[in-house]
Amino acid sequence: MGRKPRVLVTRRWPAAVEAALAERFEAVFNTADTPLAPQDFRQALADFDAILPTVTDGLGQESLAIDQPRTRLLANYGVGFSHIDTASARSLGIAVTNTPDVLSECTADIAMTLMLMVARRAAEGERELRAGQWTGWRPTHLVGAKVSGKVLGIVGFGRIGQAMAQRAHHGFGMRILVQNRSPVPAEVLARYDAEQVDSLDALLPRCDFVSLHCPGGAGNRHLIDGRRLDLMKPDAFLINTARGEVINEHALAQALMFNLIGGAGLDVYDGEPRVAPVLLDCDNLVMLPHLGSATRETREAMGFRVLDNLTDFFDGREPRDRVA
Ligand code: 8YV
Repeated sequence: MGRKPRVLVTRRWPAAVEAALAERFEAVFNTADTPLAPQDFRQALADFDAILPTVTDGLGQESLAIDQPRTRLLANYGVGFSHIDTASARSLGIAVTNTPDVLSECTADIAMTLMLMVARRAAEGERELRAGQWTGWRPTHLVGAKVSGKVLGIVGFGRIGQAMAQRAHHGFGMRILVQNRSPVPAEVLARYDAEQVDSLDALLPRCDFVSLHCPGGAGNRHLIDGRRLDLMKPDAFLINTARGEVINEHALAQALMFNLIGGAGLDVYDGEPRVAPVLLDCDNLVMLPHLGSATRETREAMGFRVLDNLTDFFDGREPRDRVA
């Protein structure tokens, strides 16, 4: 590298990564710690060699509406990149990278957390206890559903889906059904004694739990809608650590309120951090504020993975995580 490339970091990052980044790049941090607006991005595209966005940055058509950008790379801090319009980026000659692998374990941990919390009514119990409303042990108090040994449907069998299967099958003795857009090799299914089911419609009625691990974006918008919620067993649970838009949240709220399904656990929301108010009224719903990758270890690993992609790109090597 000759002159240090000028990079815009849209949110504050773990200190160790910020320090390493500042050593190798002319890094500018958005210290306001609020998301940038489309006009900020258009300005940044003219001023920076690379932009390092997160899921909170809407890099859609409006933000990318600029001719001849200086920016050559959008190095996303996160594995999901449905907030970036990759077609526009491509037409502007801007490469896009993400951070796979390093967050699979922690995201699967949060999916397990949600599954256990909603099935065992842990959040309801905590709310009751903190409100001083716990009247003591009773055989029928906050009775939930057993998780061990049940059937788990995994929608999207990439790295995170497989980390989920590992935990659920080998830790909890669950039977794993898989739905994936392409055939999963037999030896991969065999690791979890899993069965690949032909279609989502065929998978849903067979599951006690359904966990979403597919990408977001237009192609999977409202993959789970009212019709598909109806296909689930009335006591089944739906878990989403993928992207909010994959579920029609209004249909989900209806299904929860009328007990058409047993409950749900969400870590992601359509249009987050805004949460559809209708969801807040559902007791059989556990909601977390997008914590999937939120461990010290993983957030650092994600940052260093971005740094690797940046370094490779500006040193003239192919970045390992190019997605567009
Ligand atoms: C990230 C995630 O923390 O990586 C992803 O796709 O959903 C999160 O766990 C977030 O996207 C930060 O950009």
